[in-house]
Parts: sequence; structure tokens; C-alpha cells
Amino acid sequence: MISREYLDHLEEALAIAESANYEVVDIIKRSRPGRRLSDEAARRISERAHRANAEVIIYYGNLEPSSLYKLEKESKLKVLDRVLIILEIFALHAGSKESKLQIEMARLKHELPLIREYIRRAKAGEQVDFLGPGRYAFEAYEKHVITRIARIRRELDELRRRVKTQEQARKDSGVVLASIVGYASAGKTSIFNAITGERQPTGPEYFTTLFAKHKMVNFNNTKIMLIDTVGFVRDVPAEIIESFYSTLQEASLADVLIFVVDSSEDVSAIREKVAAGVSLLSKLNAINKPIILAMNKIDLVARDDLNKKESLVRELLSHMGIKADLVEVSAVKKLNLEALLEKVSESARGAGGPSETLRQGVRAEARPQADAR
Ligand SMILES: Nc1nc2c(ncn2[C@@H]2O[C@H](COP(=O)(O)OP(=O)(O)OP(=O)(O)O)[C@@H](O)[C@H]2O)c(=O)[nH]1
Ligand SMILES: [Mg+2]
Repeated sequence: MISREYLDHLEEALAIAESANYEVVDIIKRSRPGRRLSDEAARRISERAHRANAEVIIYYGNLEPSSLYKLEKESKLKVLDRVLIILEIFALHAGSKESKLQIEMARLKHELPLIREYIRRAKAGEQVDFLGPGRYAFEAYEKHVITRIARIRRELDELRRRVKTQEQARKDSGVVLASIVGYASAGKTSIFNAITGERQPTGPEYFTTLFAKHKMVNFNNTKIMLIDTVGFVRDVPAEIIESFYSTLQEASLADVLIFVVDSSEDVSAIREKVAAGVSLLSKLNAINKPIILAMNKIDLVARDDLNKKESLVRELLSHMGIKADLVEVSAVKKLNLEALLEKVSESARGAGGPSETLRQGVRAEARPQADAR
């Protein structure tokens, strides 16, 4: 089921469902706006879900807890809204203890209103155990969730303090921290791989990269720590921002941001994705630093078209009060990556022109690598 606000983003919805390992058996487009489902709508959706033999209903959009509840009750199926499905993808890729904690916290925060909805309904005399335990169990669960969230938050604070200290030490030793950020699938990891010679997984699906990867390169006597990060998506809900936070924390600590844009997309997608990225970065307090906008995948774009897109991006950024240098690159064809690094080291120095050492070339040459899928 795709909510009206995301009707234009059907492809994204499908990519996300696929990234969470679901096979989509039917698509229902919702024509009505709003976060509530009528009883009739819940019935219709359930019927279609059962007719298609679906095991799960994905509601790609935002639903009020009471409507989510209604749909679960009507269909007796698991219902995932946009937040829950994104969290499922995160969980699939989560490796470290920290990332697991973040995901758990986001999920618990998202569940809380739903649990309260169950409790409210139970108090009003409704039968609420169609999917789980009854009212008392829900009340106990609510308490458990609240305590657990507080505990996870403390643990994460501690971990983040540690990371911050480490990064600060790196900075003090003169290393330039450059975070590669951008919308999901813009080509961040491909750029990271092409520059560092790493072979981190890349691919068209969303959230191929979930946790930051670091690699030091030496460019003309400047040590640059390149950091690959998790991709943005539009309207990231608050509870996910908190769990995104540690992967993007690198972005807030970085000296320079390499903001990757997929220049092969159409103008409206580019506009929307750049805006979504900037808004997320400002929520993370990571926008007040030199930004290099890497227009990636130029191998797929005709010159005229690229010019148009670049002026659009420039205009958009200046409209948002952001100063950024623009570099055209292709990670796959390894075009202009040196120019990119040059901009990085220039911006990190806060200077205008290139320093003398810049002419010596890249030390950590990108090694040839297998086709990035
Ligand atoms: N033609 C072309 N394709 C590219 C280029 N850079 C990346 N791609 C493709 O774009 C897709 C996404 O690339 P990734 O590097 O995984 O993108 P990402 O931004 O790291 O994605 P997430 O980690 O999922 O956010 C892959 O299929 C790449 O092969 C490029 O310069 N040219
Ligand atoms: Mg990636």
C-alpha cells in the first residue's frame, strides 16, 4: 500500500521493500490524503492482501497508531509502516553492538504510541489480543519499553563520547576528515572505493552501506580520512534520525563534506534529494563546514543536461544559504577523482588556491578494481 504523499515515489517504495527482502505481490495506491484509515479502507486493504496471499502489509507512508492498529486487527497480518520497514533494513545490515542498540531504540520509540493505542483500546473494553498479549501484558511492556529506551540512550551517549574523543585526536594530529554523504544510491561507496582501492559493497538497492567505513589516503602530503556513510532518504522520521545519528556523526565531526549527487536522475529528483540531504544535515548540525558537491555518474549524462542540472543545484544551494564547490565525477569511470581530492584538501586548509604540494598527485592511487556491480 502506498500512501498518497509517496505516490510519486513508487520506485523508491519498491526498492525499499526489496532491500528489506520482501517480494511485492500487489500494489495498492491510496488516493486519499491523510494518516488515518477508515474502517472501510482497512477492510478493502485487508481483502486485497488476503486475495494476494500476502503475509505482510507494507504501508509506505505514515499512519496514525490507531489506523495501524485497525489494519492489523482487520487483516490479522503484520503491518509495517515506512519507519518500521526502514528499520528492518537497518537490522539486516546491523553488525556492531552500537548499531543494534540504535535500531532497537528507534523501533521502541516508534512502537510506544502503538502500544499505548493497544492499552487505550483494551481499557475501553476491546479485545486486543489478536496479534499479541492482552492489556496487562501491554501495560507491563510499556513500562519495559520506557526503561529500556532510557538505558539504551545512556549506553549510546557513552559510546558516542568515546567516538568523539577518538575523532578529535585524529583531527589534532592533522588528519583531514572528509565524510562522503548523499542520498541512498548516489554512488558514495563507489567513490570511496575508487579513491581508496577498497571493495566495499555497492549496488542499486537502498542502504547498501549502513555503517560508516573509514580509510586513510595520502594526497599531496595531506592525510585525508575518507568516511563512507549511510545514505539519506526523504523525510527521515525523528526516531530514525537518532539511530542514523551515529553513522552520520562522522558527518558532524568532519572537516569537509563530500555531498554526492546522482546526476543521471531527472531534475525534480535531484532537487528533492539535495533538499532532503541538506535538511537532514542541518538537523544533525553538520552543515556549517566546507561542502564539495560531487556530481556523480557524469558518464551517463549529456553535457547540456549536466549543465542544466548543475545550475539548478547551484541555485538551490544558494537559495538555502549554502556555499558549495561543485565537481563533476564518475566513480565507475574514475573521472576527476583527483580534482575532488584537491578540493577536499583545499577546503580543509580553508585556503583559496591550491598549495604547492598539490601538484605532486595522488599518493594512494586508486587501484583498478572489478566492476562495481
Ligand atoms: N554509471 C555509473 N554508475 C555508478 C556510478 N557511481 C555509482 N554507480 C552505480 O550506482 C549504484 C549505487 O552505487 P553505490 O556506490 O552503492 O551508492 P551508495 O551511495 O553507496 O548507496 P547506499 O550505500 O545504498 O546509500 C551502483 O549500482 C553503482 O554501480 C558512476 O559514476 N557511473
Ligand atoms: Mg554505499
